[in-house]
Amino acid sequence: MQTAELLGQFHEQGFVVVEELLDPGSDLQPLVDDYSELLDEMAEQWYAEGVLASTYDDLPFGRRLIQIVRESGRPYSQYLDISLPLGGITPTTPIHLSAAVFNLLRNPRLLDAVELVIGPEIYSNPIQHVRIKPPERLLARDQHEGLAAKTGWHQDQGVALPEADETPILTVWVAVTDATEQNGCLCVVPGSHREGLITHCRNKQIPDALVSDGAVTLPMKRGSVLLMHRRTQHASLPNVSDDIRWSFDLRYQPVGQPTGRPMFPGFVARSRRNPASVLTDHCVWADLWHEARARLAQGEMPEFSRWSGHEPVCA
Ligand SMILES: O=C(O)CCC(=O)C(=O)O
Ligand SMILES: [Fe+2]
Repeated sequence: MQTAELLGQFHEQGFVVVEELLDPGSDLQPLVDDYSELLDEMAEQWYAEGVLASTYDDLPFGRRLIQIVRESGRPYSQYLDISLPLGGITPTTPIHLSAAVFNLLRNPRLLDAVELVIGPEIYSNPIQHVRIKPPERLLARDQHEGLAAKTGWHQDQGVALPEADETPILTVWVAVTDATEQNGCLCVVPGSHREGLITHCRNKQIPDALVSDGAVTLPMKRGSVLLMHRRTQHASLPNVSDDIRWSFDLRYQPVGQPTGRPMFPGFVARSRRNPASVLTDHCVWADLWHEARARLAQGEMPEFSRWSGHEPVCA
């Protein structure tokens, strides 16, 4: 797609898919290898704790994750995630801060696409997740945590503090596996970014009656990347397939503006004006998160919902 067409679609529709932007071999395989090692560690630990009958190291990644999630019945998403939760943080809350993840955040192809929308002074916003979702029917009740199951209708601006309302935070959703209607691809409402911020209820969701008309599903190929406006209404379908559905959702914004999560660390990912400010050291990045975790384990988290949940539409 030409730049003008891409930008035209982003501004008109509130989103654009850059088809096969990332290379499955050089960009995605390092993440698969990295997460395979992490799964190894989890399997060995949970096996040692007697939660699993085997470490299942002969299974391919997806099958192995499904087996481990299903047999353990344990919440697992936070072991894989690349950000901290919004509450209940302890000094040992798991967070996955590998070099492969840091390289994804700094991927030049990804940043080239981001630059088209927000310009060359690019800050990696700390609202970021990995979602590796097993078939939803296999999840135990405790495992229906936000990142493991389908996502309800929302706008990403609604999960950031109001201080970032004017920051043009760009959501960047990366398909690591193909995302299909069966395995839980995204749904978006084209043009909904023009309608302002809608009331979200206590479950961080826009009530069905307030979701704008015209939703479409957004199947995406492995390596394709969605760029989405912070007010575009979106959700995801449940995974009703037999395999995993894997994505990263990252966010970027211009340098020097509020991120909406001031207690979490971001970093300068690209800067023409001040190249020396760019963070290139993976260990420094991991340390920033470890410091934030230690601090947050002692203190209070700000309230993240700007809605009380008692709005009439939430009844
Ligand atoms: O992948 C999903 O299920 C939801 C992703 C999402 O809400 C986002 O990327 O902002
Ligand atoms: Fe979202």
